[in-house]
Amino acid sequence: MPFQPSFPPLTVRAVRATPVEVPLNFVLGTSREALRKVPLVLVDVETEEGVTGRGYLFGYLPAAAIAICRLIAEIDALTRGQRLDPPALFERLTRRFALIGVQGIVRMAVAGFDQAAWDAAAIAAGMPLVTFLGGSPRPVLAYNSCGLGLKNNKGALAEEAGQLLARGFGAVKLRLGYPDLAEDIAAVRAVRQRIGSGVRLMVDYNQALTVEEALKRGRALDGEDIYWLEEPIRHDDYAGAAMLARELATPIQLGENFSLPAGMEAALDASACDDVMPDLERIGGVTGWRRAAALAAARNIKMSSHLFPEVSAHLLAVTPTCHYLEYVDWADVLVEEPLVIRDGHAIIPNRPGNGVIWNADAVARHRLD
Ligand code: SMN
Ligand code: MG
Repeated sequence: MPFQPSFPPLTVRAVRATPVEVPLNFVLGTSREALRKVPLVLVDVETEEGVTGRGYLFGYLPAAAIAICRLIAEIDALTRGQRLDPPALFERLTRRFALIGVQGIVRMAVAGFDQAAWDAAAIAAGMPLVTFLGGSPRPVLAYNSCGLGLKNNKGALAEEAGQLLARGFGAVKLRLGYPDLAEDIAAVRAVRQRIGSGVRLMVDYNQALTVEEALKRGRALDGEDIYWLEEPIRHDDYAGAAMLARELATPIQLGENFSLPAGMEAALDASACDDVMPDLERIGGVTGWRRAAALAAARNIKMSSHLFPEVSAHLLAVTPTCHYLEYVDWADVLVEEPLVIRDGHAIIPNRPGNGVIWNADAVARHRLD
């Protein structure tokens, strides 16, 4: 029987969303586009009892971040005065948004509300989120996912890889999808030479390849000591991914595009990947994550996280098949106490809730609207 948290009696007073845009310390050049700054949506759930829960979303585009804020205004109207029971409110919002569909940015808005609602519940219970979810704070193994985007200068790539090993990181992720295989291999070898054989190297194509090309490049990468091969092809081609998972020795990693637990279940049913890495805002917030973790546990599939390391650390610590936290530093400029990394592990803060508290001055400086 999965752990059932008991929700302290709280009533939603207001749900607020603030769009911000923060510069990245490391440019993230993916095969799709280079990210130099990222639009985020900060979500606050205020309660009648005076407790405020917080969470945040990644809007990908400034226009999407603004649209998510508008959707959260709808969620505000729909949840005001309601008992703060996150799974019940998730159901309520899912029913209310059935005609448009809980997909895309609607799903992100719901996930942002859910994330902040769980934070409020854990704060009211006086426990770190992980404890509220039935676990206890413990260091969570992380890889450094900052930077290592596509770069023509392989020396600069190697230099950046070296910087990412600070704080004891024992794993980093390299973005691939150069025009040809030779350049992919050159990037891998430049990074490998700098980090040494003891550090794990994940690679991420961000859906750049055709199935045929992915098979060719994947076979070459099988000889390069790659820890996982992420999103080589269109994220929703589960049959293609299943073929790659069968043919390639390197584990296939999917998950940032799983939409709600049902999306992940379909991928697992299709044997589309060896490992999974759901994304908090696409899997359905904390409520969706817990269901996804149960699916992964039932099939003994290793589960990592995508972005949102502050909250994902709590969730991975209660995920039975916990694998790797994806570490990025994006929210550091916005919070009072950035997530601590020590010996390559995320340290879950020992304070009530998820530990995210906005720095009001920083938020004002980075506001998008
Ligand atoms: C990624 C995707 C979108 C934004 C940042 C990073 C990447 C990852 O696919 O897995 O980190
Ligand atoms: Mg990815």
